[in-house]
Amino acid sequence: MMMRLLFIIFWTVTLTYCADHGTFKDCSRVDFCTNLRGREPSDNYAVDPSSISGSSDSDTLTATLKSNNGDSDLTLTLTGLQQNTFRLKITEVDSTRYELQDVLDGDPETLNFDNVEVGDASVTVTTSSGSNSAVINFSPFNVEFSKDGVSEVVFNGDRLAVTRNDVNAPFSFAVTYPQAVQLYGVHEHCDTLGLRNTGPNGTDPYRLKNSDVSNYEINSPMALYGAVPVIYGHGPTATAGVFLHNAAEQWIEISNQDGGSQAYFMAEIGTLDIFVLLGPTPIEVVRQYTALTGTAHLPQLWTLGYHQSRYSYDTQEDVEDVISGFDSNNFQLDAIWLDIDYTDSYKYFTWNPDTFSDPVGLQETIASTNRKLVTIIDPHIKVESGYNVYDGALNDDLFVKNADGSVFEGPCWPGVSSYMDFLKPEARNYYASMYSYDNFQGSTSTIAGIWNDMNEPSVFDSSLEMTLPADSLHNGSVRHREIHNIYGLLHTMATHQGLLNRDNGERRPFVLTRSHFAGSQRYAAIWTGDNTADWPYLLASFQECLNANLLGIVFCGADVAGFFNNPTDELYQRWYQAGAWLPFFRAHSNKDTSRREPYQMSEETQYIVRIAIRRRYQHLPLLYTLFYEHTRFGDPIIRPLFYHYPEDTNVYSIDNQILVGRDILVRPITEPGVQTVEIYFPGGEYEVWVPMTGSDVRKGTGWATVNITNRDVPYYHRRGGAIVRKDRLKSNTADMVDDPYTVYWTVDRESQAHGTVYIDDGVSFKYRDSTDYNYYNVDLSGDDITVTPIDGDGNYDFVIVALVRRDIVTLPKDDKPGTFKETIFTRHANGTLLKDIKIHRKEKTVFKFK
Ligand code: MIG
Repeated sequence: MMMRLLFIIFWTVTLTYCADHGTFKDCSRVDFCTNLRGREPSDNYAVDPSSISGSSDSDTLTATLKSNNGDSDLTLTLTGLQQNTFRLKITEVDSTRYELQDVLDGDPETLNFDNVEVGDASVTVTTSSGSNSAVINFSPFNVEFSKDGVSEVVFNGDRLAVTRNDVNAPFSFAVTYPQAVQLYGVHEHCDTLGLRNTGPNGTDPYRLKNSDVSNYEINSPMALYGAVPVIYGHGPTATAGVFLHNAAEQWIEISNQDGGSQAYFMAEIGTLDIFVLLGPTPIEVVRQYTALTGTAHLPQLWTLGYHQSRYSYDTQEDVEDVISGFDSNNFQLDAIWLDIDYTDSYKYFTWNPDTFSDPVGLQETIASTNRKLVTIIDPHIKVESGYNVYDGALNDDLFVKNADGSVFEGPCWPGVSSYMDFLKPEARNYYASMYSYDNFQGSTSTIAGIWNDMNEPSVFDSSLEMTLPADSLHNGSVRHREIHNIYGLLHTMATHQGLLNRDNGERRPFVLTRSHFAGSQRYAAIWTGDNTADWPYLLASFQECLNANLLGIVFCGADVAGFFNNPTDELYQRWYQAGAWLPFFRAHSNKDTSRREPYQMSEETQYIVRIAIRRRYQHLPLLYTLFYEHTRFGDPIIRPLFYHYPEDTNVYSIDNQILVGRDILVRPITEPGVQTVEIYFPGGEYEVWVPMTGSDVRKGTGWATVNITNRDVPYYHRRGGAIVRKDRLKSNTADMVDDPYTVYWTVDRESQAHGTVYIDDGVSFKYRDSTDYNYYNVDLSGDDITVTPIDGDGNYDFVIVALVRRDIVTLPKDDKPGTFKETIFTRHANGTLLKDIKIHRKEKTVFKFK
């Protein structure tokens, strides 16, 4: 009872809409940050030339860094990797530092040096026939990484500090990107996409320490729930990246500068282990990063549909009502979500016997409408003997320990809780086994996904910054501070494994996680946590998900239309219209907000939101194809303009426009009461953008004022791209499976348009483990279409019902937009309906249409 009361108080306290700076520290209240931040550059180390070992037929060079100031000597290890990448490690000679596990997607593929040249003042190492080089200068010590003779990353020896003592061993280093005018990365913060300058007199450095921050603030370097310690440096000549493979708390100072932007990393503990990615384009640097940390596997098709959540749908009747509300009001829906209150006293893997007395019956009802159920499962375990999950974990020694070896107990939703020690493989296996139908009693295959929340992990103790004590212990002797930022990743590894096991590996698991780290994309989708129903947070959802997309975590969304507070009708409408374009599309809201399922809203709002959700479903074939391409290449689903237009310095700070794939440009409306917006059209004189929501054709020559309506957010097709859609109105993805496709395009200056389409069973791993899928090129010119298999030999037809050609009538000139004319074709030139044409799955098919 006392506990309950405390939580109510806690909850009330969080209702002040501003993050709690008393609880969450700034740099000045964190010793290692204060110390390292204040250190002046100085030449603390020099390479001992006689120590160098490494030769052209090996992939690794080592050297000793002699300390000039009495700190311990260090060992530098440089490794050549595939894909224009180097790895640089610097540790004490006799290092006992924790070496991070579980983050990389297997051991990186090494690459032998093709030359190692030791000179008087430096040693030069090259790979890939000399196109990549690393020059280690002895004194002053630094390492300069170049691609094709262009210096891209400099590891600055004068900012290298390793403050050794037995309990804490923080370190720092800086990297300069000589070609970069703008730095990007260090997810997760609620901030602009381009990192802002921090500095002793400016804002705090960006912090990475996964935290359950309630009421997080706009444009802030405060740490949020996830951590991806990667910085890309970008400029018109090159893009490069640095990934610090370390899961301890970090702070990163940013300085964007023409002629060399710099990032200064300060880490609490663990190993200085960086990967240097030499790009030299944004596309390549992202691929290099995902080659190290992996890609998301293809999501099941249903997960790309619309999700309805709330904290909480309190009874099973409520859940059933919501689904019928969607159906009787013609809103598409794929999944409904259960937040913590479905459990018995917050004991996960149980059901509240009063409010969810017949979970199997509920799931049968949901399944009968072709919908899925997603339930929340948090990592804290209620301390209660007789609760099987607790008893088993205690018995098998699977909980996080205090420094003195006793089991840690701390407050969370269920009251006193212990925390699964996911660093232990046995704990992950045990937890995974809880998802079996036998262990999760009352669950059926209709629970098609799992929501992992509170996995920073969150502990209701503000004196601990709401998480586990830094010196609590994992897997015997690993201190929490050494692995804090991967706790959520490890949690989702276990859940992902649990779903795989439960489904005999036959379905692609769907896990949504709040906490995440580099590599989390292999196990889970993310959302941006507890945002607020206010305009700046709508923009923030784009800034944050664009960033995540550049950092491999492509399956990203935000609570539509804001977790805290009640949105105005206008914000609600705009949020659905915009949110439909983010890779993950789920509405969610807090306990004390008014009910806001779309069918509860005004007629006008319903009308608009119906269009927005429908847009989403129309574009599912495109999204699914982009996800498939992500699995093959690592490419983002949504992209900032600089990703495809890297030389155009005007776009570097644009984060309120996205490209969906290569060919759709979307400008979410993130401001109230506007009739016009400024849109930047990229690509130059010959790039032409054809509107899908208006009539004005634009050239890629920069800013233009565009009229908007409340009916839609403006979006455009790039001339030369072909977009595949499914335009029939169905109530969910399952009902769309056999629907035929519609292709939209405008030909480019060579009278060509190109797209791709990927089709499979939407569920299994056959796409990965076999060739049971079909992946086609789709090419259009004048009045013919060519469909060419790229690979896969499945039996998935690309059945077309309509071809929608949009011809430019007048090109834009000066300030005057151009015009277009749309023609819809439904027949083969010989009169046959397009949808009756058999497109050969294994061979190229060409035909004329009319
Ligand atoms: O401290 O499970 O971000 O989406 O509804 C609140 C209840 C715990 C936080 C999540 C939010 C979820 C809520 N959870």
